[in-house]
Amino acid sequence: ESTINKQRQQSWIEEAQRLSRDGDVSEEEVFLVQSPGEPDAPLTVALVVSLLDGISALPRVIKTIENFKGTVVHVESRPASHKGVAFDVLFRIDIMREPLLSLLKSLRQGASIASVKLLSEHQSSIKEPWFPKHISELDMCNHLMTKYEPDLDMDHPGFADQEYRARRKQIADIAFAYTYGEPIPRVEYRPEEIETWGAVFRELDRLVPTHACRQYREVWDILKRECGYCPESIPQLEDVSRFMKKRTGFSLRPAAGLLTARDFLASLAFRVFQCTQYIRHHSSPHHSPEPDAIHELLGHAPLLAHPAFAQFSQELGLASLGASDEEIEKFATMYWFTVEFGLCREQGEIRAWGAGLLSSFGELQHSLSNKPDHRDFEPSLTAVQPYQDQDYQDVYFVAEGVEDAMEKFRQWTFKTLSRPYEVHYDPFSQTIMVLDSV
Ligand code: NLE
Ligand code: FE
Repeated sequence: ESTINKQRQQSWIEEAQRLSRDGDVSEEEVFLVQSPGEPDAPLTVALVVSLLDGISALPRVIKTIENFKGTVVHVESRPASHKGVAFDVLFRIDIMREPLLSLLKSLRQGASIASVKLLSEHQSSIKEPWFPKHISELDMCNHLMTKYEPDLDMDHPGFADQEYRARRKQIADIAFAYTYGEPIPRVEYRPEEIETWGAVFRELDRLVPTHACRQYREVWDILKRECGYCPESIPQLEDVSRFMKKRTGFSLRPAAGLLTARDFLASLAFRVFQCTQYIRHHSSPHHSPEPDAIHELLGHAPLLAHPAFAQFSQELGLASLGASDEEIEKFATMYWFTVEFGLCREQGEIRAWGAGLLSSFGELQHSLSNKPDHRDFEPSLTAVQPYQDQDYQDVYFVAEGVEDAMEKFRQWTFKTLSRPYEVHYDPFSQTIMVLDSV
């Protein structure tokens, strides 16, 4: 139910944006969107109204609807966050279907409304999951999972700490305000945050030579030499993003917390990594149940700056586009046991390549000990392995190496994916092209 609502919501924004890009955008432009055509769906239509001067013109639009005996049943708004789009707020106004024809006529005659369009069929984009087609549309891929919000989760290390919660919110607000193309705002980290970072950094720096895979070790040294990685200061996302971009084309954008798997994986398709910016609670430096900037910078950044891992991450992202909810669940599990908690073999020894391990000095040691179960990476089993995300894992999958994992993943995806088309990423326009396979 909520997935359908979300998809619907994304569809109307997408549709409105597509249309508004195609034609001249007038002062107010109104689109009529048909509601889903199920037999017992309520007889409503949706108007998508774009207003140039904020919300002040909205009462006029509603008045027009009421004048012609339309019943407004639902209103919602979204900022139109795209540059080059000539309006700054979008409204979706659902009305009862009955007065449609007279209303259409009246709206078309209305002085303040330049054009009214009734879309013929809107159903296919409602049934098929929406996904971003251009990198800028990642502005709409920021739906949060609420389970780790310190305000809501009593087990969160920061639950009882008012000051920590306020600080986290302050930093998360950067992500809420962020839109595509902007530099990532810098955060002036506080001494206690830097202290937590430094403690984790020192422990990990000690473990890297014996616990991390070869590719991580290579980039780790470069990060220390060229990107200011050191225990005394927390690197800024914007600087790390630039570093990664130079090496693999990956860039970062700020995220306010743990995102839904669908949104998170979609960004990888564009070589964009959604990245938290706040620092874990100081009471738990050795392990955080949720992502934080320490996890992103020490765990993910080094591998996203390595060509083979960057490739693997993007392929996971591409596979997720337009996938069903069940498939998304499998891709998220796959991501969990590879990019987050993957192990690999290196000259007869087991090493870590998962970011969740390389940012947690507690779990990094646990994962290579003989306490957990080590199983061979096999996509069809890995993708359905149950896991919890509160504490250290008790099962890890060991791949022969990233290339081997990628090849196995490709074959499994080919067999598993149900979508009737292929997707291709064009790096020049940063666009996803959909290729019909029939
Ligand atoms: N457990 C990791 C850490 O402490 O850095 C974070 C994992 C996020 C999925
Ligand atoms: Fe992560």
